[in-house]
Parts: sequence; C-alpha cells; structure tokens
Amino acid sequence: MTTEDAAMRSVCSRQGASKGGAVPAFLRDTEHRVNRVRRRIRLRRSTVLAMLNSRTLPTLAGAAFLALGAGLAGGAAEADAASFKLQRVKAGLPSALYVTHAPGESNRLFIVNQNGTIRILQRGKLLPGNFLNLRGRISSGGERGLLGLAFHPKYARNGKFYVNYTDRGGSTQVVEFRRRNKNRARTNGRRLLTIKQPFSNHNGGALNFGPDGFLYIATGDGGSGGDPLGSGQNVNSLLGKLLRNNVNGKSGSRQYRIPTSNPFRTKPGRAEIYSYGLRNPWRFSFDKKRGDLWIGDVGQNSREEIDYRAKGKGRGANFGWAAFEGRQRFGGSLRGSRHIPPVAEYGRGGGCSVTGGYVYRGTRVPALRGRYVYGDFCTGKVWTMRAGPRPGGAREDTGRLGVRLGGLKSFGESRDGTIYVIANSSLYRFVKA
Ligand SMILES: [Ca+2]
Repeated sequence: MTTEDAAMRSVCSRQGASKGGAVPAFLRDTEHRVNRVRRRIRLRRSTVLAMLNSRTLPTLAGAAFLALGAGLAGGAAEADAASFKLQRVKAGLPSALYVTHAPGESNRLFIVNQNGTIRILQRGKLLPGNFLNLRGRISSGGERGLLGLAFHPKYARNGKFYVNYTDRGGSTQVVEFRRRNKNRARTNGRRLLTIKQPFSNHNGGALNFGPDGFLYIATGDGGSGGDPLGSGQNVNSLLGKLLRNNVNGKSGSRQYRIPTSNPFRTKPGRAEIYSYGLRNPWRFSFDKKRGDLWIGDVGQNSREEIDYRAKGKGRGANFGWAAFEGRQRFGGSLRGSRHIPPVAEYGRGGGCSVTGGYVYRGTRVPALRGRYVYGDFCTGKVWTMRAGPRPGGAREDTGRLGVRLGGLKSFGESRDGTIYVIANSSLYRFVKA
C-alpha cells in the first residue's frame, strides 16, 4: 500500500471538523473526494435526464429512473401530507460533533464539541459556560477529540455520565464523570478504560447504554487503511469492536464488571467484547421502543453499511470487517462461519462516510414513525428505512429535507424521541412538513 493509498483510505473513514489554521493534508484529500462524489452525482443526473428524454426506456425502468432523478434533483415532489423536513434549531456550532439528552430532562440538550467541551442548549438557547471542559486533556482535530457522551440510566439520581475522547497521546479514554449541579459537572473523573490507538484515525467514539443497563462502547479498527493489524477479526483486541461493560461495580483491577453473558467472558478473547468485525462504527444506537441495535459502520473504498441486530442478538455477532466490506469480500479470513451482513449499504454514488442514526419513536412526525434515519458525512444525503423486526426498504429522502447538508457529523435524540442532526455547523431537528 502506498502512502497515497493510505491517505485516501483514511479519508473515506470518519473525520471531524477542521480547526482554524493550516488545513491538514487528509482534510484536503477529503475535499477532493467530496468534490469527486459531487461530480459523479451531477454526471449521473445528466445521464438520467438524457435517457428520459430519449424515451427508449421501458415504462417501469423509466418510472424508477424518474424517481431517482427526482431524488437527485432534490425535488421532493411527493404530495403526501405527512412528510417531514429539517428545521434549524441553532447555528454557529463549528465544533459540535454530537447531541443527546439526559434521562428525565426535557427541553434540554447536551452538545458535545470535538474540541473538548460540552454545552447545554435549553429551550433553544445555549447556557453560559460549559457543562464540562476537557480541553486540556484531549487531542482534537481529524478523527480525534471528544467523541462520545452517554448518561447513566439513573443519571437523575446518581448524576453519572460517561465520555469517550482521545487523550494528549492519542489513546482512547472512557471516563466517568459526575454532575456537580444541574448545569455543571465535577472535573475529576474515574477512568474506566484506556485503549492505545496505533494510528490517528478510526477511533470509533460512540457510547450508549443498552436496554440491559450496560454501557456499550464502539471502537474503530485502529486506523490506517484496510485493517493492517487485523483487529476486526481478532477477539484478543479491543479494536474494531462493540464493547459492553457493567459500570455499576468493579472487579479486580477493572473499574467495571463484565456482564455474565458477554460472549468471551469464559472463552479465549477479551471479556469486554460484545460484537466484532467492525471498521469504524462512528455512531450506533438502540431503538428506544424495541431495544434493537443499529450501527453505522464506515466503509473502506466502496461500501458504507448499516448493521442491525434485534434486541440481544448482537451478542457475539461478527459484522465481517475486514473479511468483508459490506456484502463484498475484502481481505483475510472470517473468524468463525457466520458473517452478519448489513441490512443496508450504499456505494460511492451515495457518499463516502456513513453517519448512523436513530429509529424515530416520537409522535410529532407521523411520516418518520418506525423508520431508521441515517445519512452520509461527505454528501449530506439522508436515507430512511423500515425499523425492526424486519428492517429494510431503504429510501433516499435527501430531497425532503429543505436544506442541503454538509459535514453531517451525527444524529441525536431528545427525551421525546425527536431526531436531531448536527451538520453545517448547526443543529437541526426533524419536523412535520
Ligand atoms: Ca460489516
């Protein structure tokens, strides 16, 4: 693999906001890549229009192309009354990377900034000061920074929450903090997990509590390109995994306990592993109604994928990387015999870095009910698909949004199930059109 290959491969992985000053080489590469995808989309659109004008297509194929053309044109000509769109909630959030809510708190969102701070947005207004400030402890830029936040299910009572960041040396840290009061956190934390990162990219970063009350931690394969260390299929490595810990207790030298049903607890392999075969699971979530697991796993050179397992079925699941990229064979052998293929995937015509989202379980947007919403960082395209128990039917909905998204970093969910989006250095929410 040439250096150029490595650079190109690293940019198709997840990366975050550019900071001020000189633009790093790989961000310039990302720009090239985004422009190339845009050119390809323009080309495809003109081809579609030419084919339609030629009137040589069979009716059915013509209808399909027409639908594709409308989507690509961002036309959203659908006349259904129960549609949706995006509404901007807050602009001027250049470092914002993620948004979430605390259990029991309505009308308040926590905005995670890649540069190391967490701010509170209350009824649409940013509260002064930071809820938490980790600027001095983190490395930020590219795919590094403060990447994830999850509140303990009993946060209202115990004030505990968890963050995932890359420290000054680039290692992943998962640390527990506590609330001091409603709007401020204590600055001394309890370090739960340190994972050394061999390369600067593919740090994963998402954290969520599952329906079982355990903390799930998504890790990337360690970076570079093509999983050179073979982390994805290696169950003796914490890289390229979804990990699961019980934070309510300690065990020996561990600052957490291993849930008794973790698949490698009594078998060779790291006891923290819940599922494996992941490349860079930048964002994952649980369906708040069904408890199903949804992962957006960023692809290598060709396939961006959405992985799904019904509640509890992600245990021991092998999502394939690096033996598979999406449904395609990639490299190396598969551990075991069962590859769990994605429930949705797209190629470079759709974008170059998937951003996993959420199943809509709110009430205000009927057209989104029971649909999983996800998007692409590079193109700002957004898709929705049927949620469990039979996920499928992915459909591009970019044309409905009413806004062209760029730098689609994360989706988020508020207490009432409203889905939010961090893109264009702004916060948006899905509303009824
Ligand atoms: Ca996979």
